[in-house]
Amino acid sequence: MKIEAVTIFPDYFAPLQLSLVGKASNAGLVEFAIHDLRVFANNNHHTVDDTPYGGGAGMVMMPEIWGLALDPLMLEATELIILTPAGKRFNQKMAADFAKAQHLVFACGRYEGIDDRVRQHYESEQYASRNIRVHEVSIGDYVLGGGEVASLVMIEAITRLIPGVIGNPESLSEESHNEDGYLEYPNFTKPAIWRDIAVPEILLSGNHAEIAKWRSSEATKRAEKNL
Ligand code: 6GU
Repeated sequence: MKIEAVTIFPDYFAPLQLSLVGKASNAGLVEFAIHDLRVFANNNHHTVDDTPYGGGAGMVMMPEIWGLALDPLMLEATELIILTPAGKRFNQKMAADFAKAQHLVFACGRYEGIDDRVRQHYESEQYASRNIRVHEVSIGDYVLGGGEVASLVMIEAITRLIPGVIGNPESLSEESHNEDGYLEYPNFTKPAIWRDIAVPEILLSGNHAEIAKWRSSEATKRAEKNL
């Protein structure tokens, strides 16, 4: 899988070299390419934004510059992901679907966002016919300064689902937010007593059926508490 991002802050993506995602990249399971949007700003001050038509607060990123940056990335079978707090909420199901793609391109908006014609243009038939799809995505109900951190969140959630990235695939099926929305049970390790708090007896019993029942009931309690 190839994952690219277009941003005015390429340095935000330095953490892609770390931990599980960094290892996946070193192992050739995923390839990253980060592109600086300002390279495509053909004006003296490398300005990428302008005031909104119709008035209002803030600045809007100009479509011409985005077009120049994105055109060379629009290969056959590409998922173009536009980060915006107004997008569809990212979840584990979306992560699993994106993990099956060949090519992801993250367009990181800043300011009040990207001129909407960029979305409209890449949603047109000339791209659809080449298996290029556009997704406007948000990672939650709060406002960030831009799409860079949201992209990192999505890239980590997606990359760990690429086959071969996680050694033991069982940890994927048992994990805390699987696609059915199941919430995980609490976990314990050594020592059996820590600061006067004992590990639940049942977990030391060796009775696997009873342990599974207990975990399921604890997971349900947690889910109800977090509603
Ligand atoms: Cl994708 N972008 C911005 N700017 N804020 C957000 C977001 C995205 N998702 C949640 N908040």
